[in-house]
Amino acid sequence: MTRISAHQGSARIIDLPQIHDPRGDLTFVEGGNHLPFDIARVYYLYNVPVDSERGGHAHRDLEQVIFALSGSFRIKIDDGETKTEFWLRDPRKGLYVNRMIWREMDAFSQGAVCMVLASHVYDESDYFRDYNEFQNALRGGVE
Ligand code: T46
Repeated sequence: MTRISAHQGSARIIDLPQIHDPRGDLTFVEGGNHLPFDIARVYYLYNVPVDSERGGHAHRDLEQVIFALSGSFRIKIDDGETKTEFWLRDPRKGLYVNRMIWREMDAFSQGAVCMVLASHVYDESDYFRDYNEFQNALRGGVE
């Protein structure tokens, strides 16, 4: 299994295999193969109002891969120096988000479903929910 260091890349698209079939397409994710971490948790967002804004936080240690299983939405990424944005709309393409990255999500399409594969179980103490605290942690080398 290939692991990447915590500092190698803020966010990037991970392409998953797609099995075309007249009955419908199939995509799979294998632990230890397609992701740079072992999956400890899966969660998903659904029934999301189109004007909803989610995220608005960073994680001390958590790494995640975020998918639009259905519909589309935007993810804005901020590593403290560079801001980028990604539009997710293909269930075969997940956005890997490293630790110590601020993320905000919006522009959800009607019926969008967001699935997230995470490297750790839920832990509120892993969150920076205040942007200034996140910036201070980056400056202070807490990461
Ligand atoms: C992220 C984006 C993409 C849990 O109890 N367990 C969980 O696994 C999660 C993810 C959340 N929660 C609780 C914590 C809050 O009381 O559910 C509530 C809503 O969580 P939050 O406001 O953090 O949801 P989002 O959609 O803003 O952010 C979530 C993840 O927290 C975050 O890591 O990257 O989805």
